[in-house]
Amino acid sequence: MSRTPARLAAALLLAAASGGALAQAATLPLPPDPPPPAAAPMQRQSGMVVIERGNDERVVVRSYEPDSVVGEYRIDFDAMDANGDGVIDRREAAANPTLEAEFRAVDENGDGHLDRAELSGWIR
Ligand SMILES: [Ca+2]
Ligand SMILES: [Ca+2]
Repeated sequence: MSRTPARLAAALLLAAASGGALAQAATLPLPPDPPPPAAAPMQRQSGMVVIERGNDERVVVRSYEPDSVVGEYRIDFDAMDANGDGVIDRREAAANPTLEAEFRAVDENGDGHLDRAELSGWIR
């Protein structure tokens, strides 16, 4: 008589264990979808602006439609703003060779800093 409760407990444990295993099997996540095939690298120029600044200085700004690959034309503003003052100065822009090369063209108000508005087309 004293063994019966122990057997019952063991049976309950087994049931709980198998029930748990079933529940686990039922909630296994589906295998992830295979990644889509990589798109062919393609970048279409969508615009070009030539700015005459006098002194025989000419700035050509080209814009490209972004493709699926994150290239140099996309920046992370917060990552570039190393000192966190809300603008990108020349030293910070130097981290991105393309941005550095076009710094003066992007700096629309010519104050030597790139703010979010000036970089709006660049920020990803
Ligand atoms: Ca800064
Ligand atoms: Ca500026």
